[in-house]
Amino acid sequence: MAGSEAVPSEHVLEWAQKDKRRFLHAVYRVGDLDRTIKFYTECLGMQLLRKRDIPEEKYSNAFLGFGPEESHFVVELTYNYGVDSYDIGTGFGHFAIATQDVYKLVEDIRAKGGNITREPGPVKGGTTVIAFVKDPDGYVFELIQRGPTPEPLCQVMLRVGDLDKSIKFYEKALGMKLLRKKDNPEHKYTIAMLGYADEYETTVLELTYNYGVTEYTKGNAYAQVAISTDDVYKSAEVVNLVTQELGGKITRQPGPIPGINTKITSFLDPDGWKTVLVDNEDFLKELEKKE
Ligand SMILES: N[C@@H](CCC(=O)N[C@@H](CS)C(=O)NCC(=O)O)C(=O)O
Repeated sequence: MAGSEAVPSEHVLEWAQKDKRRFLHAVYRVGDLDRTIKFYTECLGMQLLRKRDIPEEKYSNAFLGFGPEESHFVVELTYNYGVDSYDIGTGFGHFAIATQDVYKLVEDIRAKGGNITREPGPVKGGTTVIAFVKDPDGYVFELIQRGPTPEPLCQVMLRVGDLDKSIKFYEKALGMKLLRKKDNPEHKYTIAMLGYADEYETTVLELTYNYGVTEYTKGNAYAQVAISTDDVYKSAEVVNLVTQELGGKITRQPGPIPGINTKITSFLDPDGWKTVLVDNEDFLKELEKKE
């Protein structure tokens, strides 16, 4: 952008801290929309918020979550016509759902035929009660026992090869706060929780580093997380600066999406995980149009 060379980098970086950011949705591909909708609504307790079909591009979307998209993090499922399975890879970890009684939820899911891959009980090396369930495509959902929360869809867990570098990237490029970091030497991993507010009130990104593991496969199933911004152009300037220091790259320059006009920019972090920044006002306009 003209004149941007003259702006000292610390001023450019400040924008990410001042901006109005929120986790909007996680985007991923599924092999059968109705099968996933049935599982998420009947077993996981989500609501179907909206659906859209884009026949020209041969795909459909369904949005599900625990509350309206205006205020909640949701999942955006993509069904590509004719594609009935995907490779999830080894890098994607899980989505998490907070519930007041993991034992009860697991019992209900099992009664409906769901695939429980880890029985409820205290997390290894800790006290929080967790369980794991696999959805029909093989995506893992961690069920976490905690008190009432405004945002039950509370984590996206991704594995990374250099935790400190990733923490710096999400702090600087995305303006997230490091909310918690916990090393678990007995089980040879470290986790970091990053986000924009308290991890018990909003969705956070959980990054996991397994000792000695620097590379994972990404498959073709999980796509990205979308986060809101008041200015995609300023945000892309920040990301651009940070990628020069820490790696990653902008994959879509800031600007309106043809046809929809919502302004976005997208980029990869140092491990290749994708984030899309979406203009706040444009996003709300899109939601108004949906009915
Ligand atoms: N090797 C694990 C490290 C992360 C990890 O173990 N996380 C905890 C939750 S914070 C877990 O899954 N524990 C399994 C258990 O308690 O059974 C991975 O890559 O998923």
